[in-house]
Amino acid sequence: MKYSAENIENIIYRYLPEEEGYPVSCIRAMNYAYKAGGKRLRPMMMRMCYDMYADEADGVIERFMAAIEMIHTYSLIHDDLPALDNDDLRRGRPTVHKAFGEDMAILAGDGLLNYAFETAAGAFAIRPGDVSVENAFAVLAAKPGIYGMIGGQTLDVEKTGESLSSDELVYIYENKTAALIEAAMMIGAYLGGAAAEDIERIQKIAVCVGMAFQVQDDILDIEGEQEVLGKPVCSDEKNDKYTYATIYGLDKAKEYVETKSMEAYELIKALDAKHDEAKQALMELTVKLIHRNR
Ligand code: GRG
Repeated sequence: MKYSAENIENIIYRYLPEEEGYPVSCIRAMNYAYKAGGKRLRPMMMRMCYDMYADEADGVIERFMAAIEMIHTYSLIHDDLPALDNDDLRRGRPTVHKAFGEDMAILAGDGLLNYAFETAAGAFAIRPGDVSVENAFAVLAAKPGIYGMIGGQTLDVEKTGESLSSDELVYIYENKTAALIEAAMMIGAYLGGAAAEDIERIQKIAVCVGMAFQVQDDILDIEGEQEVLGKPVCSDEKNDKYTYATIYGLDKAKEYVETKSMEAYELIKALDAKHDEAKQALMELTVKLIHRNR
């Protein structure tokens, strides 16, 4: 299975820092979180989008795949901190602040964020002067930032304990969750050489996938099993968080996940991809995520 989590891990683990030198404690905490066994969806989707257009892979796409997972992992480490969700379990293991202390968890999150850019910057030397690498790098910088993931997380934190208007809910979900999925898919398309109109369509697809993904995450927080999820359930209730599922109910939430995912599916189907195998894989993944239990 070309796009299995295991195959993705075989690529992205090669870009992790060596556990040595004075910062070794921080590096150990970074690698502990990174290697803890996530679904690897962001690098997976990035690679599928790349393979739809590119004829072969190189170190450039691999570096960006590793980088997006570093940024995602940093966001999880910080999201679990006592000042935020205060969770003890992530990816089936004690959270980083539980295993290494709060100080090292903050540093490991920061370390992963910076190391993502060090890793991706290596791509400039592989394809000097390539505008698609510049575009990919700009997306990697912007989407996790204040007009993306951090922006969404800011309103989410501020709205703790309060219900959300539909505008606020869409803003939070499009940014705290969908923005990173947008980054993953757009970077894959840029680096693979997709035309500008396809990149725009892929961005729309990513927003649908990201929104569906977050609503499914809300559903699993209510109906999922801790052993399968690898993280605690009822975290939203514990933290006094209003979500799509708590505001509109489980039935509406499930309907939303299905509708948004099928919207993405049809948009993927209409893409003018060069390689059909990758397109099929992305369509299948979109459907599979509707009923994910972790
Ligand atoms: C520094 C204050 C501060 C906060 C940083 C930015 C941030 C924390 C958090 C981003 C928001 C966030 C964690 C959104 C959740 C998105 C989400 C559903 C994550 C779970 O992704 P999966 O299911 O996880 O792909 P795995 O473990 O499989 O990789």
